[in-house]
Amino acid sequence: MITLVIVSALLLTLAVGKPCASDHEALLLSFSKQLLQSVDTQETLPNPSVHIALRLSTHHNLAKESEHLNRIKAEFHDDIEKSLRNNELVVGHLALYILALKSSCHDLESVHLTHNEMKESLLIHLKKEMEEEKQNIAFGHRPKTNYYQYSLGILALCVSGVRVSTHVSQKLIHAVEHRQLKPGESLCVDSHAVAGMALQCLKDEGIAVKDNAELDRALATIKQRLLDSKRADGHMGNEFSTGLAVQALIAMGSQMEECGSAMEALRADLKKGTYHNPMAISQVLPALHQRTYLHLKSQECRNENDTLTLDADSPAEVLLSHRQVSLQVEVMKSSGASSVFSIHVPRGSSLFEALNLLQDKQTGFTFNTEDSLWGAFLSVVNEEQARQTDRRYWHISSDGTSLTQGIKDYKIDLAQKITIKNTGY
Ligand code: B12
Ligand SMILES: *[C@@H]1O[C@H](CO)[C@@H](O)[C@H](O)[C@H]1NC(C)=O
Repeated sequence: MITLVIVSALLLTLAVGKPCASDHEALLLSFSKQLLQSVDTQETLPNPSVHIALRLSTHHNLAKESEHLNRIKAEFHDDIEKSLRNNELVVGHLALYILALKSSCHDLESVHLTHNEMKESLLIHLKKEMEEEKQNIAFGHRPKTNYYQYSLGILALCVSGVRVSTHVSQKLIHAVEHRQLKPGESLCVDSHAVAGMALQCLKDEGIAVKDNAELDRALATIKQRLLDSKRADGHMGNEFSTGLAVQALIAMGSQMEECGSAMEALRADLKKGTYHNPMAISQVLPALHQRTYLHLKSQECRNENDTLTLDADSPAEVLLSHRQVSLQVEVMKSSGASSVFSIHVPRGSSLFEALNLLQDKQTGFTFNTEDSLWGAFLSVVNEEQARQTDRRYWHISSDGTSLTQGIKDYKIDLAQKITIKNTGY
């Protein structure tokens, strides 16, 4: 008993003062390489979140990073202007764009968006969209985008040293207190994590809020909810929210005892190869380096270790098995009407490949997707579109369990029934 007390006291002293420590250099290095590898593909839009993660890492490939930033300034920039022409809000993408520029110490004032024949600096435009979202919350009780993006917007302004209006920050604080940060069915760990970083930034920068005591309460609430989301295996929320949750806890000044097991869970995921999607890697890597988006405030871009190189190309050829698995696909439309389709697919196919095979069989199943930073988002099924503007989406589950990945990442390894249901949120 006494030895136990001594041992745990010893462990505690070792842990205290080390904010969520992580070592495993080699593991981290190969993870950084994997992310660097992803910027080489020209098929998808360059991803600002990936850029931020590379820039927050210890080892760099400065030539590839600067090339990537140039592509973001051209292609991603154009994509934002295209959305503006379609009268869409671009809060989340614009916030990540600003943070990406900031992560490379790029002069923000030199970049402008052209919209309605007007030229506006990125920060001014983001401020305007945040005002608009604030109105949407005031009159429609939620932002047109979502609180994840609203928080990213506050974070980007704050990290760039721009004063955030007290009305804008108050809406987020209020939403935290009234449990409104959830786009889906359950508490959203991801949104709480970004909200935590945004509000912590306001506090650190001494940016005026309506009520300081209320800000502190919201921060404490977020921290508690993140800690409460911890599963027995250490993850906070799921595999894909844990990175952001750890980042937020580090930003909020947590010590080892509070996120050590989550850090362990992330390392175990790394070894298991859980993360392939560049967006997923980009949300995990900073946490493993014990860095957070708040570090971008004081990013200096000097004396960086420019030794990160790609290994000679070893294309990870995935050989599909000849074994077939049987798959049922159930579609539940908004009217409640349901139809079931059956097909055999090669074991190890992605759900996307499986749905394509099903579509090719011409048994009445059709689908369409939209691109996002996470990849292909299923938007149309059997001619019915689940529109985000109507707050609807196609929810996907397997034998009753919600998928935690998108259709291109989810692999069919066993016979199962996939349910695609038009759902409101
Ligand atoms: C809000 C949100 C949603 C909303 C988005 C609509 C809205 N306007 O609010 C809704 C409820 C529709 C949604 C749905 C889903 N989501 Co979601 N979502 C988020 C969240 C919290 C924020 C996304 C965001 O606004 N990003 C803004 C950035 C700046 O831009 P963006 O990425 O291009 O934004 C768009 C995409 O993210 C897209 N989107 C949202 N979720 C998903 C999931 C996938 C797989 C894809 C391809 C796209 C996508 O919607 C955003 C707005 O248009 C993230 C959390 C996170 N860590 O990123 C989870 C997250 C991205 N979602 C996730 C999942 C699993 C899903 C679902 C697959 C759940 C399910 N079982 O059905 C579905 C998608 C199914 C489909 N039809 O393809 C996972 C993805 C993990 C992974 N490895 O792929 C995340 C990381 C949450 C988590 N920790 O599990 N989601
Ligand atoms: C850069 O990192 C590598 C690998 O960790 C290390 O061996 C090297 O000494 C570092 N170089 C500089 C200039 O710090």
